[in-house]
Amino acid sequence: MQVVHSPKQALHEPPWETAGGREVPAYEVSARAASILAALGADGGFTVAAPGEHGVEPILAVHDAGLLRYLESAWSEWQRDGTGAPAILPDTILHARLREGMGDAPEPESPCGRVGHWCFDSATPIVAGTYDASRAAVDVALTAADLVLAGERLAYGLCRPPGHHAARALFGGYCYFNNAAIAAEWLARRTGEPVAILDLDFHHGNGTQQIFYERGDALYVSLHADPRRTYPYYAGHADETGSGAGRGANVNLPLPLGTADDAYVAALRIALARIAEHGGSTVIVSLGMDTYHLDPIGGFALTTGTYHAVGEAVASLGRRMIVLQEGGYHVADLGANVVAWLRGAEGRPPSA
Ligand code: Q9C
Ligand code: ZN
Repeated sequence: MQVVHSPKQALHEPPWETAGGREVPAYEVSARAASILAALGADGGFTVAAPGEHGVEPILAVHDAGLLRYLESAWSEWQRDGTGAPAILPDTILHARLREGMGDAPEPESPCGRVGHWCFDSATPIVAGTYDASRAAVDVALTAADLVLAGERLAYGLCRPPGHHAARALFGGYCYFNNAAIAAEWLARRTGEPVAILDLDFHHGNGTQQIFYERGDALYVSLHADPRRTYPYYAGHADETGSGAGRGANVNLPLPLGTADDAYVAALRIALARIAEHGGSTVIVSLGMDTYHLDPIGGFALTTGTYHAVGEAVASLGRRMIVLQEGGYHVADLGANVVAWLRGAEGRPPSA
């Protein structure tokens, strides 16, 4: 199987984040990609290649130009005019209700003001290499899409930083650009076909949902922890089904904390049935391994064997697959879990 990854992605190495009101070591670190690359290498059935550069146009097909401009300039501006902190996090966030009834405010000019205009949480620091790494992750996703457009049945993009929490004009949730949404739009424009996105990360992909919410040609289907108790809290409910031309093309299957293998696979069957009803030849999988029973921030109880079964079940749709990495923070077992999933998707048996 063809795998795409760039060493530039390791340039994003945040020192910490905040979680539950505490400063904690960052979970979304380059050791995650190293774990996956080591397991792919040990398996021997994967060929890793660097991505091709795709420029900013596919990003601007999905994201607000102001978000791209902000991420491109944030670090140098912070060096000139920031607080001297080793990473950028907002202390004031543009909340819709602050401007209730008053229309929009202009983007601020100071670094501390700007970050809160484009960021929605305190878990997603910007450091020196964040922009280059995020651009590389987009190129990884697009190169994986190109492989499938060129005839591969299946390609894996080892994206990092991940993407599914990034909305049209907002970053957060460890995500800066929405790799899966950018790849989906790229594919839809090139093929003229509908496209389906299956999001298997533990967290709901609020960004992907938002980007395609009014689109009927892009189906978004997600299995995730119920947002009433879990991040991102403000999206992912079952009654969010799309609007306008997108009515019915957004499918949320929230699951209770503690969800284990059998209940997960049962929900997956429902997700796959919805995708089978939708047209198009390709499924983009947002693959998060934070559903793992040992994940430090997840709350499901999946085991490695189930990842193999899930890969196999998704492949049984008979569609081409662009598999893109999202979350998964149990670094030691992350690689084995990804390999299990991909072997299942390829129709190979689990490793011994
Ligand atoms: N106490 C992805 O998996 N913090 N993003 C949650 C929980 C943010 C997860 C805090 C989690 C973001 C791609
Ligand atoms: Zn996640």
